Amino acid sequence: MKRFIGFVGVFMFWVFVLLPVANAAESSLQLHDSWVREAPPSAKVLAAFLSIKNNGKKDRVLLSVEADGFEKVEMHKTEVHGKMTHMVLQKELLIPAGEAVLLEPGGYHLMLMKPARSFRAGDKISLRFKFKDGELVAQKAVVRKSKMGMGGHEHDHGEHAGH
Ligand SMILES: [Cu+2]
Repeated sequence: MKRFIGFVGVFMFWVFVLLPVANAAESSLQLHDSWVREAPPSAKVLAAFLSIKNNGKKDRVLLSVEADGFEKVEMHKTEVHGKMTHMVLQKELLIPAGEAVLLEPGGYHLMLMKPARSFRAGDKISLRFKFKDGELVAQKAVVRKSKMGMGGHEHDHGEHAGH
């Protein structure tokens, strides 16, 4: 019995003392290919895209995003119903364990709202992603012209002009 308690003690030490350190050093989240679509200087909102990969064994939830130079950031999903394209606000974004979620034109995306200045292709924008478990991941997105011929959703943010 004593030996068993000793074993449990060592195990607990690993779980509570060593593992959190390992987690802090190496996030299971990988953010890739962040970019912001260039828009006319008068644009009140810019769309941002990236891929978020969860290499961990637990589902992760993206709660919110901040962007330097913007008043706020919303998470949206583009949905097509017949000929109508809608933006649906996402309160959070689930990144299932072992999977990657792609934010891309025509699907999930970030809306960077109310810019303090105009941005041009080549500019970099600092983004901070806040996850439900408290992890904060920083990422720089580069502004660029959207690739032509990528699914034909170039007009999909027109209806954001009003808000
Ligand atoms: Cu949107």
